[in-house]
Amino acid sequence: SSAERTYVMIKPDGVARGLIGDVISRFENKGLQLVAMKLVQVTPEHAEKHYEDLKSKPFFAGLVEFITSGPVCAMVWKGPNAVRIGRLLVGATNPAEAAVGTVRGDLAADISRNIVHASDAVESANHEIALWFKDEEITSWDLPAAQWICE
Ligand code: YYY
Ligand code: MG
Repeated sequence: SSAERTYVMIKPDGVARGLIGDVISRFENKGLQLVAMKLVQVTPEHAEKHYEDLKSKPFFAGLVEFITSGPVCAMVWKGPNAVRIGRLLVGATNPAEAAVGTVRGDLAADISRNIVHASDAVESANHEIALWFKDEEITSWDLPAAQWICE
């Protein structure tokens, strides 16, 4: 639905490399609507919650260390098929396999430094949005161009 929301996060590598604007432009240009955003210095406890499903993976400790190594830009984007579109814009997990034209395909080279996170399903999006944002941090506003983006 057009009210679908997804959680998108520019990781410490993307912030440090000055790529916040580039990533945001791609989502804006696609027609999604930014409804919440903040810079966060993530604690290990919070990082572990966010990546809970990956706890048993060999790269988990390194992933938590990386995500907590500098500020992340946490965002909520809204619009028709926001979750699916967010994943398409971000590209495959491994930048060596991500299509050119995607964030990871264009801007990253290694799986451990792939710049951005985007929720992989509506259910995980709702879970992640609640994990990162209080209700009052999420705005409700009308995208003036909405009628040109979705019927
Ligand atoms: O959702 P997505 O970020 O595309 O991939 P996940 O399988 O959820 O893994 C989360 C995160 O973990 C990934 O973006 C990079 C890191 N990672 C890794 O460092 N090494 C792997 N073999 C797999 C994932
Ligand atoms: Mg994932």
